[in-house]
Amino acid sequence: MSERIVVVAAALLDAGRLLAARRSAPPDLSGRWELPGGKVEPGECPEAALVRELREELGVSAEAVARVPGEWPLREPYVLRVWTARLHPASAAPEPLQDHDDLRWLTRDELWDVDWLDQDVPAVREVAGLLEAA
Ligand code: 523
Repeated sequence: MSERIVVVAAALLDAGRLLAARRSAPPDLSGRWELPGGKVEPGECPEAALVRELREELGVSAEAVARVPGEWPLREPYVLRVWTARLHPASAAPEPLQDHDDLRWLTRDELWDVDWLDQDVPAVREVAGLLEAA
């Protein structure tokens, strides 16, 4: 059996809202919403991978804050781990530069308005309590 490869994803929080990103690829995932992120590269620590993926995919400067408890299996050999994250004060606003075609900042009331990837749902549930109600 091959080693697991960690996919990191960010629950990016700003002003009590959570960033959701709509995937534009591959075809079986496109149109579904996710916590943005990607694969950890060999020798890279997960928090650094998170910062890199957020810069590449969204053009933001951000940092990991805390691990969301849990680990969720993806298609072999991948496993999903999630961190809360925040934007640096001087960061640009996120833009869908790569892998996404839409972004939304969701309040707690709006959290389930988007069609999250099934595997992201438990992590989204975990961070719901950190969001503003409106
Ligand atoms: N997921 C997933 N949820 C989630 C992410 C960031 C990724 O289920 N929040 C899945 C989707 C893919 C796999 O994890 O099957 C890898 O994510 P991907 O494609 O975003 O990783 P990248 O950006 O590192 O991929 P490359 O295009 O290969 O660089």
